[in-house]
Amino acid sequence: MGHSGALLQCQHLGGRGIQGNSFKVSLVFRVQDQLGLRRRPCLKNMNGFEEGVEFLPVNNAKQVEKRGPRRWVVMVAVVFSFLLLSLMAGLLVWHFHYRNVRIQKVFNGHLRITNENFLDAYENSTSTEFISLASQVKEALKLMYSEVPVLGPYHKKSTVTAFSEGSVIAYYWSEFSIPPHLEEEVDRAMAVERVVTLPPRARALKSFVLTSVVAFPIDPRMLQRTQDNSCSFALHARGRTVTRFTTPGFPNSPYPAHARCQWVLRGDADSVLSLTFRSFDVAPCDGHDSDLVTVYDSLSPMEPHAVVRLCGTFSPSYNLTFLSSQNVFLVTLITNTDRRHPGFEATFFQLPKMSSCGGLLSEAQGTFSSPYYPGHYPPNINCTWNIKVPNNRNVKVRFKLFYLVDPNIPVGSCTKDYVEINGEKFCGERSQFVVSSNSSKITVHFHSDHSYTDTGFLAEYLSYDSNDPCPGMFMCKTGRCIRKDLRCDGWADCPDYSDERHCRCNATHQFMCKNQFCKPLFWVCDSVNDCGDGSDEEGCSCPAGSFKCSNGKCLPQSQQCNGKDDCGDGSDEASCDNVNAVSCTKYTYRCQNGLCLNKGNPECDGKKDCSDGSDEKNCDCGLRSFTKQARVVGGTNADEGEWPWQVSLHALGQGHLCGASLISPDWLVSAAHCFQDETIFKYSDHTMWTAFLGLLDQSKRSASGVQEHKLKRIITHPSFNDFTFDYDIALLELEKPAEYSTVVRPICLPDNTHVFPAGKAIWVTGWGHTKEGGTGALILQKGEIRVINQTTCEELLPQQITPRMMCVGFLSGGVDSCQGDSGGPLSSVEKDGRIFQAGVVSWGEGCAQRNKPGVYTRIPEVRDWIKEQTGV
Ligand code: 4AZ
Repeated sequence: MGHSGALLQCQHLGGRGIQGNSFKVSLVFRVQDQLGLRRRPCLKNMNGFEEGVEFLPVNNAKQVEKRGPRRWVVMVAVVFSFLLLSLMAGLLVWHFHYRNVRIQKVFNGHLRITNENFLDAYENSTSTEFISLASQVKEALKLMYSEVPVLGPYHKKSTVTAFSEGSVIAYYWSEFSIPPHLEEEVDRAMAVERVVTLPPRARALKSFVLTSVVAFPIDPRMLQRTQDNSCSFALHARGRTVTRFTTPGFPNSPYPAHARCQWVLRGDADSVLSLTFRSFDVAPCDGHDSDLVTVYDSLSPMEPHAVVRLCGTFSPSYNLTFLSSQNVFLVTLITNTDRRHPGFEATFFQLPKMSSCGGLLSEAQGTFSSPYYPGHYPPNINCTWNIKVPNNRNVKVRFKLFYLVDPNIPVGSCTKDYVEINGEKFCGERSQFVVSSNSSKITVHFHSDHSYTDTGFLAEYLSYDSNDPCPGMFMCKTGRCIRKDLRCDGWADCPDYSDERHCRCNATHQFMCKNQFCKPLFWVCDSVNDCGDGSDEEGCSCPAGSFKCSNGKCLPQSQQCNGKDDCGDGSDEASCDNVNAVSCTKYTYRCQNGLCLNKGNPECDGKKDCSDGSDEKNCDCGLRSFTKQARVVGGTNADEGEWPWQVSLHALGQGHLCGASLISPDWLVSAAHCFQDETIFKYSDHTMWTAFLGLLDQSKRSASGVQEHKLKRIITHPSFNDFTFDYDIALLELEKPAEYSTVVRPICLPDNTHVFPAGKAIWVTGWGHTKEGGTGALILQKGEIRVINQTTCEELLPQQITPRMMCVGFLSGGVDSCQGDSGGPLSSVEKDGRIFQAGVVSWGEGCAQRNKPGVYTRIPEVRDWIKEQTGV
């Protein structure tokens, strides 16, 4: 027997209790282990003699008896009994409390009662008709769950929340108390859409035929919903009238904090609803606990029927119109924060349900769009367009605007909403594209599933001669026709680059990239990857272990971010992440306390880099009021409040002449050349000018929100040269300070060390000419352009570029500023999303021409002068 016999002996002595020795023993030992006691001392203490311990048989009761129960033995027995009892109690608590633990789950669902007709009284949850039908539905649900083994035993109760037409749809929630290990199985069982045949014993109850019975776990935040109805509203659209509703207190006081609000919207049978948020301003979307407005295509807040989830602030021109698939919508507002925002104002109306969508299109050309475009198409819809052009012609479809975005699916996987043509599915957000057929027929199919909708598409179909699809032009592989001279010119004009493939490069002025593209020779080694595969920048780089400066110089890596301008252009100190106080140079940011940093562009980036925090002071600038801007629709019209620092300068009797930017309540920045006197007009006279702030449309200068200001004085830069346009900058003081609003806000000014690197995308805005020699725009225009390397800039415009000037644009032309944009800002989105003014529109050779980018005054170069003059 040996040692194991001795172990059992010790255990035996300690055990008195419930389930037999071996079980007791193991528990005791567990306790001993937990108490830090070891087994051998237990043996020693109990027997006193090692020899008596080692080989004592278990059933040798006589020997044990002979020794007699000494006092310490009794004590040990008492202690052991106490431990055992505590353990048993613990075990019981564990057994009843934890082993029996259940999770409470609530499911939201709907079901259709096909053999019932909808009564108006069903809209009122206190009517006897509602109560009677609801109790029958509850009973039917109970019976239905009792037939499913994984549901029946755990079902607690169900509550019917609403009914709607079709025949009768009942919306309910069902509560379950389920063991945790069954949670997934229960979720699955509930989400199965089923047709229910009630068990025979239910027939007596009511001959219900239930279809589409389906339910989903409720959003946990809705669970916190209190039973009070203080923020619960029911609205029914009447006739053709538009019904308005708002969040409580809108617009004068913020919506309630930590609230659960809901609006049940209904229309008549066979109608659908069109819902529009006219004004939307709730707390910004930040993480899981932000305030949230959800629109459901149902009367139950079921996630798979959510049409949209909204938070943040939307600009008034953002399209927030949604269509329902039935005659109901449920809008919920869940607020988890104490932030003070006005909420929303919305309207809705009913319109007849579309009998079908799609159809036969048989003209030579025409247009079609997703249902209710540009409103959000309804969920759960299928449309098919059969397009047939004359027999001897082929057909192509051009999608001019295309938005089928579902936030919950990976980009490119068209598993939810899509357009299908020639067996290929298209979804997401796409710029203009063409799909052609090599016959006279094409079929376009559009599908939207039951959740998340978007604004859809606008398309045109055209017929073309199959032998000559692009008469007098080059046809891209995508079907687009472009001018013949754009082929092999170094710039991609076809969206698929097919105009730049299979080209023979002109050796005297072109470089052949590894990917076979031809690019202008002077783009080689200019620090911009023009080929796309980097081959134009290969062999220009510095040896391994060294750093390449923006001016091409190579430095040992150790000299990067050492606080000294070793490149000579500051580029080795421009993007250092480790912030160290270093000796001050022309390229290091100087904190208010005089210490300098080796981090590039540290001002207002959301991180306190200076020990005195001065880099994050005076940062109330460069932010828009609206977190959501409308998508660019077609052209490049700006959106309301998108560029709230943009100013329009009108000269007396001449209308808009120049742009400017707001940098503080009292000061504007513009271009000096706008204020040069001419024989017939004294442009330098501040009384001749009026500044319009918060303006979008030149024809609506008296619209609400627009501020009209006279000028107190004009300060042009003393070094402005009206021949070279060097130092083309002016400061304009307003007679009365501007009032900041959603459409009037200042832009941030960069520090004098701020670097806007070559290749950076920057926005230019203005009401200038939309074509060289054309006319000014009524609606503020915006265009995205890129900073061009200074050496390239000097080569393109020889002898004309000074260190105060910067080329920004595309060498391929196309997007540029033009006459009338002068004085306006270049807006650069920097770290933390803040917008800084990189430049002022100054001059250019023509507008949007190839190799002739626009020229802008560099703000960092004149930053100290601005501070001197204005204090800003
Ligand atoms: C102008 O005349 C002007 N393409 C402004 C910018 C540019 C050209 C002309 C740049 O105000």
